[in-house]
Amino acid sequence: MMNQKGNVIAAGAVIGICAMAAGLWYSGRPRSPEPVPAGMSCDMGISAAKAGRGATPATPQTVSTPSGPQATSISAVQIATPPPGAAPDGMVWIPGGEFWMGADEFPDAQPWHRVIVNGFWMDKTEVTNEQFEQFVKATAYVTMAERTPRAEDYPGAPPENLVAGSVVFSPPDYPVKLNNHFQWWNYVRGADWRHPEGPQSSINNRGNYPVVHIAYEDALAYAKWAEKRLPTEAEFEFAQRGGLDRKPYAWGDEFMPGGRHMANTFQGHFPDKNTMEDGHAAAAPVASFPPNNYGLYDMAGNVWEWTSDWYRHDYYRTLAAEGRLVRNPQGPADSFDPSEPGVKKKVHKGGSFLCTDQYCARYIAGGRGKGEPDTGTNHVGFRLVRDGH
Ligand SMILES: [Ca+2]
Ligand SMILES: [Cu+2]
Repeated sequence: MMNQKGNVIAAGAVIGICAMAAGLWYSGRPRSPEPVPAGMSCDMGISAAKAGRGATPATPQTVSTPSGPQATSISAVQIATPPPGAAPDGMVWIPGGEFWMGADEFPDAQPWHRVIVNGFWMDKTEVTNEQFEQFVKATAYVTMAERTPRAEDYPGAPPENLVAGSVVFSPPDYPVKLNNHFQWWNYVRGADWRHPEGPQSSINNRGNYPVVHIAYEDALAYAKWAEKRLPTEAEFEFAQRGGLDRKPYAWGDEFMPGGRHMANTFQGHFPDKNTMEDGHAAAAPVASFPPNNYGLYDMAGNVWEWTSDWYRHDYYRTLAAEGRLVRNPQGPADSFDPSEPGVKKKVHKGGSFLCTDQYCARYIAGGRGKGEPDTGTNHVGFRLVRDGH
């Protein structure tokens, strides 16, 4: 059971490459003594890509499709399905269909490729503290962040590191180079979903905020109780785009249409000075910003959301090379992140309140995050889906 948190526990906090984009990537494994620059999965080339983006999205390279029924291009209109019944509480019907999946800005989100997803129900909002509390009351579930790490799971760990806790954004109050996120992420003893910033903090009056410090298995446990499941990455992105075709944002072409903030992101100077022009320095109550075309809130910004897919940086290239229309992709069979080989990660989607074009910009539709299943932070949460039959 080696994981990011485990690496911290076992070896003391040595944080990896792109904590902001992915949650937290610690590593206690031997690595070069030099600070590691932001890797390909982080912010490289975002500004250039943005500058090069025309008023209309570039036409993606069409994936060549062999003839045959499977390769037939079906319009989203034709395969979209109506809701199979009354909407479950707090969910909306996502009609399904065929769409372009990808993003210009990020190497791991290229190339654009055609994907079909079936219709499904989706939570309108991220799962809230109030909802999670109901689950915990009903099941007495204890999240990973609340469990004291067992020495046998972390051989060689100093005893003082074997404490329950989680990772909290704790920025310096002065500008720093963006090559070492040790500077803004700390493993905080006693941080968990009830104590988002550490033992002194609480979720009093934050019932409608997204629950955070949720590890992948915590999300699965909640899903089982709620009789729902995590979305696949493709389902999340289909839903995020709200029927729009290859737009950079879940709401369209402009980041701030009419000068209005459409998502909870980071303004100011990252990470030291958050001017919170959008009204929120950290997570915002769910549905504080307008919904997208499908009636979904916070599909960009606020908190990252778990999906069920394993993360591979080259998954889209593999799919595109197969040259067929991909139906209901479930992600690759294994995980690989070149910035941390050997560390298995799940895909996060949507970006968070820490996303800014100065650093990771993954509030952009189609952006991909990643994180180890055992690790939650105070900017990772989740929402769930349910099949339509
Ligand atoms: Ca904000
Ligand atoms: Cu980010």
